[in-house]
Amino acid sequence: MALCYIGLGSNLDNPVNQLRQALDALSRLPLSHLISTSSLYATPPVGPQDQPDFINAVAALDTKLSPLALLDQLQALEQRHRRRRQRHWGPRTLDLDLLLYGRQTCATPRLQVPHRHMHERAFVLVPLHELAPTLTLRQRPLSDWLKGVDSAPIRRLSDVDVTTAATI
Ligand code: 5RZ
Ligand code: CA
Ligand code: CA
Repeated sequence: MALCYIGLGSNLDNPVNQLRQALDALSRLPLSHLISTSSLYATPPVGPQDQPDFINAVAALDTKLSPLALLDQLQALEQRHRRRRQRHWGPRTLDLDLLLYGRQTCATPRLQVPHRHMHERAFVLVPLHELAPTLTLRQRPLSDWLKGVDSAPIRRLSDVDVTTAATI
């Protein structure tokens, strides 16, 4: 078994629902057990700014799937959410990133774990820190990496916000 962290993001077609459905689907993956899920966060777009805000979250999953078998499952789930490849870094219904796979590293053309940019993105670090406050990345505690990013514009959705946002 490996304890994995998966980043979730959406900024199209009711992002809160997209993430809720994706978290539910993660809890049903074969050979896997969903351990915990972070709150949902509203985050301003990083990269191209002419797109809606994102909803981001992180999930912790215990799995017996290999890294590439897990990636296959995550990509199939993105397809079920009708993800379309339009412009690079453009808006999407569902993005699932395999951030960490236990303590394993993986460097193949299809998959790089740990995710190469996770330590520099507030929309990953904030929800990950909620789930795993004592985690270290690249030999430094998560709290160190958090100091290096601007997490001020990231808003945790309260349960009431989540209910409201689902009806927008
Ligand atoms: C980061 C692209 C820096 C270019 C990126 C998300 C540069 C996002 C997301 C939020 C993207 C990306 C890839 N913004 N932007 N949440 N994904 N808030 O991260 O999930 S595109 Br320079
Ligand atoms: Ca991503
Ligand atoms: Ca991705």
